[in-house]
Amino acid sequence: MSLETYFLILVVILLVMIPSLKSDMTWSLFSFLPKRVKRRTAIIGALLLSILAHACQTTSVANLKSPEKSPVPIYGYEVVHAWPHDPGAYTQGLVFHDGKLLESTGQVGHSSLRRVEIESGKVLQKLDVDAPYFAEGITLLKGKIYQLTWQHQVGFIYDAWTFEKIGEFHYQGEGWGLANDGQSLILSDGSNHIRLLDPANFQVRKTIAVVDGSAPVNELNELEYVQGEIYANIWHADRIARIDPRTGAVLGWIELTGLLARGEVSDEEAVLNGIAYDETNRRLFVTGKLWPKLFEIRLTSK
Ligand SMILES: [Ca+2]
Repeated sequence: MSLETYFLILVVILLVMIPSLKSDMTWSLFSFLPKRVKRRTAIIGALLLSILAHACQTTSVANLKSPEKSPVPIYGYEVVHAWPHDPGAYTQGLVFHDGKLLESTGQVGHSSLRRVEIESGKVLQKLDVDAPYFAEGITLLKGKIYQLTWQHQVGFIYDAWTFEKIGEFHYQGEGWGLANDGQSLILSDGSNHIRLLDPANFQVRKTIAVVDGSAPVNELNELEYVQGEIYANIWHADRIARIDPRTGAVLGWIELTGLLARGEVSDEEAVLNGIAYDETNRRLFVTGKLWPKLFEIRLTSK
C-alpha cells in the first residue's frame, strides 16, 4: 500500500469518527464554539494532522534513500600485449593513427609531439614543443592534430603526417585532456567539467558536468572517445571513467590497479595517463607518464 493510500484511508476514518466525538473529552475543549464550527475545526484538524504525518513519513523515506549512490558497473582488464614505452615520456596525450600511436609529452623543456611504433616503442618522428609551453592532450580530427598546453590557454594545430604546424587556437582556463567525437573537440581541465568545442571557431558548444551518481568526478585527465562514450583517466588514480557524453553521467569504471608492477616506476607523478583506441580493430591501449610499458588491454566484467 502506498503512503498516499494509507493517509487517504486515515483521513476517511477520522471524518467518519467525527460525529461520535461529541461526548468526547477532547471535544469538550471546544465547547465554547458553535456546533457547526466544532465540526469544521475537527475536519481541518484531521486534515492538517494527516498532512503533517505524511510529510514526516516522506522525509524519513527520503533520508533513507539519499546516501545510496547509483551503482555503475566496474570493469577489470586482461593484458593482450605489453610493449616497451619510452620511460622518459611524460605522457599527456595518446591517439591511434594508421597503425602507430601519436603521443604528446609534457613538462617545460621536454614537451613534444611524437609518432611511435607500437610494438617497439621506437619514436619514429618527433617535434619538440619549446619552453615556455607544457604540452598536454592531443586529438586527431580530419587529418589535423590538435595539441593543448597546460596553462598558456593556447593550442597548436599540426598536419597529422608531416607535423608541420599549421595553426593555433585559444581557450579559457587550463588544458588537460583532449579527444573528439568527429564533430567537436572534447576538452578536460582537471575539474569535473568537460567542454565540447567547435573545431571551426573553438567556441564552447556545450559543457557537461561529470558525476558518479550525484558525486562530482574531479581531476579528469587524458581522454579518448570510444564507441559513443568518453573514457577519462582520473589524475593519480588507477582507473578510467566511462562517461555518457550527453549527460556527464559515469556509466562505469575501469579498474587498472596492478597493470604496472610495483617498483617499475618510482616517480610519484608516474601515473596512469594515456588512452588510445583503434576503432577498426577495437583495440584499447593504455600507458602512463614515465611508464616503461604500453599495454593493449581487453575489458572484463568484475
Ligand atoms: Ca587519448
